[in-house]
Amino acid sequence: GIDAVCVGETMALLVPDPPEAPEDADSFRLLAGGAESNVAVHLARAGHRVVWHSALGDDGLGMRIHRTLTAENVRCEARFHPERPTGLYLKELGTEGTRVRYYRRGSAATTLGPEDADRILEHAPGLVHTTGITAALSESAAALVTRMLTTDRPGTLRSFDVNHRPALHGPHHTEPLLEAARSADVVFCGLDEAEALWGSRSTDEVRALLPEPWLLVVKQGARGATAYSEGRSWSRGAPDVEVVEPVGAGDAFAAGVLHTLLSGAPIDDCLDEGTRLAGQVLGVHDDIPPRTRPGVGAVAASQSHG
Ligand code: KDG
Repeated sequence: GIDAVCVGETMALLVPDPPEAPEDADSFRLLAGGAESNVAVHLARAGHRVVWHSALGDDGLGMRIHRTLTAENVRCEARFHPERPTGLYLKELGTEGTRVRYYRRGSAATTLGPEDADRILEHAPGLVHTTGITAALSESAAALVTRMLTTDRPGTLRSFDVNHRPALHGPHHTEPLLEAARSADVVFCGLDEAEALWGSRSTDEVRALLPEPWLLVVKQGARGATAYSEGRSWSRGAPDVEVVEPVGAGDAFAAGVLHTLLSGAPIDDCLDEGTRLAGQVLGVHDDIPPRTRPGVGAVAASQSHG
């Protein structure tokens, strides 16, 4: 069986190498970046059987993403769209930190739609995971998110990361993102995101807004994270690391929590693992830590979890 299906757009990611402004860069590293596939890679490295479901352009960047994810043991279930391109995003590294620039309007992944839900749920996965980014790609992709999160399939946990992206989300997304979060079983939300979207000023206010999810994890940046489930709450401090760039850390955190949840461990362990994985990503410009030898991640994860 399949442990998890992650659903969303993955783009070709260009990172100036060495780290500098794009206008000064002579060379760039070409990676694959997408919130949901980042989670998929972390889960696969932890030894889970993972499907990534999406659409790619029938182009070189699409092939590259397919190859990169396949090399990470993620099973790619992506349509290659004959006319629409693979999305692209660029990290503009500057003295004031990293700025993310998207080249994705009208990309192949905007054609994701509610009919994709059938294929996704056919895997009878232990978990489906998507984010608010997918909900912002197009109307059809938003309908897919709704369908995935409102279809109650026994044995399948529905996971949703709000992933507020100011460059993608407008005021008309405020209500749909809240509804999506209310439909899910597991929700990840930054306190800053909840404040920007719904005006929440504390983790308790976020919980009051989202009482439905079985597990709600509110992330508070440098102040750590608080989890709520069945009337109880747990808190963790942030990882003690030198922050190079936060992009991708939320995905690592979600993956650490989900991976541990899938293995049946208590919430305390979920937060520990999420924090540990997020710490690894905070220290690099990549969305996910560079791959070491194949299988190394799986071995390390099985050792630390018995
Ligand atoms: O969480 C990291 C993502 O933001 C990054 O991988 C790119 O999917 C992406 C997006 O839409 O921002």
